[in-house]
Amino acid sequence: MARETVLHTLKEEEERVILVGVDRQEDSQQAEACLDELEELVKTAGAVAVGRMLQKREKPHPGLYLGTGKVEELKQMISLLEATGVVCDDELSPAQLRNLERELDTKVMDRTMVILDIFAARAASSEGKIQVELAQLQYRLTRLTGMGASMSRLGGGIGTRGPGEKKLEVDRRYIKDRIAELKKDLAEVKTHRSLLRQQRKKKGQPVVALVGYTNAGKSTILNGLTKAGVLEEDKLFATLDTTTRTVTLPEGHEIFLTDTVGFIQKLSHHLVDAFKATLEELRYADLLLHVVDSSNPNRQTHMDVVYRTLEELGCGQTPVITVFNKVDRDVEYPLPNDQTARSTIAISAKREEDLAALLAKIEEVIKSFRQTMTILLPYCEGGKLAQIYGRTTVLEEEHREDGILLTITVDEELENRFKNYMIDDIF
Ligand SMILES: Nc1nc2c(ncn2[C@@H]2O[C@H](COP(=O)(O)OP(=O)(O)OP(=O)(O)O)[C@@H](O)[C@H]2O)c(=O)[nH]1
Ligand SMILES: [Mg+2]
Repeated sequence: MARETVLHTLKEEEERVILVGVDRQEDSQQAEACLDELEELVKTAGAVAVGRMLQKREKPHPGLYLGTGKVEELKQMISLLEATGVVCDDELSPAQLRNLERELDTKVMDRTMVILDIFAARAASSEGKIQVELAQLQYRLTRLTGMGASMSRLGGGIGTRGPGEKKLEVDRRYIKDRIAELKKDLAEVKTHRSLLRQQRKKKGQPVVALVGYTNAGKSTILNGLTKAGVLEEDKLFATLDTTTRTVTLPEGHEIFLTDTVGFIQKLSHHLVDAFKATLEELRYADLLLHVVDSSNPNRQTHMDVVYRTLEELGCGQTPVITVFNKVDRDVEYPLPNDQTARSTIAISAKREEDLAALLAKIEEVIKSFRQTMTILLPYCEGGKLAQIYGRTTVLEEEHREDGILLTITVDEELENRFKNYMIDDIF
């Protein structure tokens, strides 16, 4: 009895928010889908969405996000639904945030703030924590006036959780110092990561990274293949840290398999920047497994978001296998045509035999990779040069006394063909 009372008093007051979005493309379905996702994010962050409002506009109002008429409407909606705040579906500029908050006289949040809040609650490793705190402080630094007001008024709820919370007597100077400190910590993390990478590289095992939209099933696949015990949940952003495990392929090749943080629409540069240290791992991957939740009606949009984000991260050129996951569910056929991927496979991460097929597919693609090799072609074999230029990419060519030294890219078949000329030591 007593315990219940305590629990009751400790329970944070429920945050009731109205979701607000701008429908830019005359494609209301897409805009609704975006708000559905925002609702999911808000729920994950522990608040309740009590209403939603979409305004058709070419682009958000520069000063208010919504047009003035809509702001009035929203004001009435807030009092009618007894909402404690609003969440806008795009990242608000500091001016928009300030103005809206003044007009509405309530707490105003945006998509980035909600995602940061989820990240703050989920960050487990010190690296994750540093990155989240850094992102939160950088976000707050530019929005001190607006947020300061709402926070002193309401306290608690989305945007106030996480490591930054205790410092809400937010003094610009303090934030700046703390940012500098965190950046230093992050630099150390980077050094550590690069050491780990070098160790892995020495082993010569290919690095395969799981990427994809949040909730696509990346962690489930990693766990299914390695029993890594990574948290898999029907929630957005279940994974924030990278986990790497060794996996043995059917013919005995070993690979490193890495799980990463999921992507999402409208992932602001803020957040991408914040997670650069973690996501940097992707740039060193030899192969990406692009996991898609095939049962999601928005799967095509999700795939586009993933490819766009990969480009932004500088891994647009890395070979991709697209894994159409969750085919045990209701799935619309045909599956999307993915021109970017080198290969595709449809699986259910819940079926052992499908996971085995995925491993075989990874092995097949890895074997087909072109590797570089250095050969010394004696002048008497010069006739082979045409073939070399025709079938391989010549990266370097040097005419020496004893022949032509060539660095070329080859696949397995070509590697065998030129094996006899291969040299390890060019000196
Ligand atoms: N039915 C079915 N459910 C699946 C399948 N794969 C994953 N799931 C479920 O989908 C949900 C999300 O899976 P996760 O592995 O956590 O997804 P994730 O891509 O790691 O997500 P984030 O870490 O949030 O980016 C979980 O509830 C899984 O059990 C599948 O093939 N079939
Ligand atoms: Mg995950």
